[in-house]
Amino acid sequence: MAKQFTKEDLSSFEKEIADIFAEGKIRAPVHLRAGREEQLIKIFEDEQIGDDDFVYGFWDAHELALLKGVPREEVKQSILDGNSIALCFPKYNVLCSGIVGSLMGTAVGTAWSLKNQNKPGRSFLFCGDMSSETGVFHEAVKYATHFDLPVKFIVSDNGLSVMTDTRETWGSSDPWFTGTRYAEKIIYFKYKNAYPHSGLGWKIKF
Ligand SMILES: Cc1ncc(C[n+]2csc(CCOP(=O)(O)OP(=O)(O)O)c2C)c(N)n1
Repeated sequence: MAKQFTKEDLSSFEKEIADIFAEGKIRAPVHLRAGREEQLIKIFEDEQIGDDDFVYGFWDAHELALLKGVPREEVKQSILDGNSIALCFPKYNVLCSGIVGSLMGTAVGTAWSLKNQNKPGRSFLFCGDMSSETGVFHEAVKYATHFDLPVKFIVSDNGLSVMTDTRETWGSSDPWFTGTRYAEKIIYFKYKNAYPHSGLGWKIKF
């Protein structure tokens, strides 16, 4: 994290994007998040996520790109260009995808490679609660744990998968990894998203 971020820095960025989106000027999906700024800032600070590290995210990665050090105007321009759902800034080691479950193996593969080539840097994969219940997430955490790879999985739990209740879906009040040895590789927190899953809640939801 190149500069010190405040909650206001992140929330005002999302608000600016929300306003532009509301004017119909972004002709692509946009996923906005509010309510987890302090947790994300703390994680980047605690983990000292820096230039050598890789950040993997999904459709909701505006805050992650900013925290990783991508300049504000670069993030904004990419969103205006229609890339919000899969922001990628290879120069800053920020790589995202709009496909659920698609980057868990990539994050682990990066960690494997860094470790075995004795290179500095770690992988950090940020995903939602439903993504963390997928089989591929479980496999990735299992592999990373058994081979002690430099990767952490950060789960931002808003309780929902679009509009579906994650805990009700899996019949458990806790994530699968709670109380297991795999929890060591995972940073988990709950939040309530002040925005709808995607867009501003009108037209379509997906
Ligand atoms: C393979 C695949 N299936 C379905 C979708 C549609 N989809 C987009 S986000 C999402 C919900 C994921 O929930 P969660 O991981 O909890 O993310 P969050 O609520 O934090 O956005 C779904 C089902 C998708 N992008 N990719």
